[in-house]
Amino acid sequence: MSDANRRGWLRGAGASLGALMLGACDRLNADPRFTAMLQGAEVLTRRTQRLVTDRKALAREFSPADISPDFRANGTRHPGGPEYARHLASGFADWRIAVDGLVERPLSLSLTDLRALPARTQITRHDCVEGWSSIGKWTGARLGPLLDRAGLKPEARYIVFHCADQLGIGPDGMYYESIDLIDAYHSQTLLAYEMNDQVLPVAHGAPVRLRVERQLGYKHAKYVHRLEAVADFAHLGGGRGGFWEDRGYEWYAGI
Ligand SMILES: Nc1nc2c(c(=O)[nH]1)N[C@H]1C(S)=C(S)[C@@H](COP(=O)(O)O)O[C@H]1N2
Ligand SMILES: [Mo]
Repeated sequence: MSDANRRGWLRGAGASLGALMLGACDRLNADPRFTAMLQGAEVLTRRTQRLVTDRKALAREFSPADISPDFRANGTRHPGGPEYARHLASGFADWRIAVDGLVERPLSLSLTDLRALPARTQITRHDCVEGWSSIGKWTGARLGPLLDRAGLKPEARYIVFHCADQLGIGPDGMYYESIDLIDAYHSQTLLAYEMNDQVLPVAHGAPVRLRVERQLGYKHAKYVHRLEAVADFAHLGGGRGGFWEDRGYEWYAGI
């Protein structure tokens, strides 16, 4: 959802209320229950507005001096397997990121394509639920403009990130994550291909990882090879929207 669409949605709520008032305002204005209802709706709109505004606020950014000299790696540190090894050996020349699901124009992006998209660099703190934090500098393609290029269908509500590593056992062991469209269009949400001014290291998700700075560490999917726009995630893994969510973590990990 673009900013304009989101504003449209907020306005839509107000507009239908307006239509109601035009038709019946004379009678209703005299009714104290109606006035109370309107005030209630206004409080609700204000609350919704605040909720959306808060979620659009930027995560704190740091200075180069704050960058952790030893940013920790967690979970998968190398996806292993012959296919990933082949990609690594060729400098990920053939790596593709598919963008599909509920989109108007499915994409298959090379790293060169990704680097040509609107980019951002930011120095942020990564917080893992396990109780450690590290500060790093990330450069990547902003997710919002990328999604606009694919064109989300109106039914799309979440973006799922499919990863190349298998962290768990069995068919549901592949790592995946999902975020909503507020986080997807957040200006600090990136598909990062550089860390601390270097090509993204294998331990941190080479060649591409998600940065979604208002969320805890496990949402930051590494080794991303596919983005899927979905209306819900019942059909994926254990149905809870992510590898760790399927194992009991909260889906919404906002910080
Ligand atoms: N594909 C994949 N993404 C992942 C993980 C993983 O094991 N596999 N671990 C998550 C967790 S719990 C954290 S804290 C961060 C760690 O990122 P880092 O290795 O760059 O510190 O990646 C997240 N994304
Ligand atoms: Mo984590």
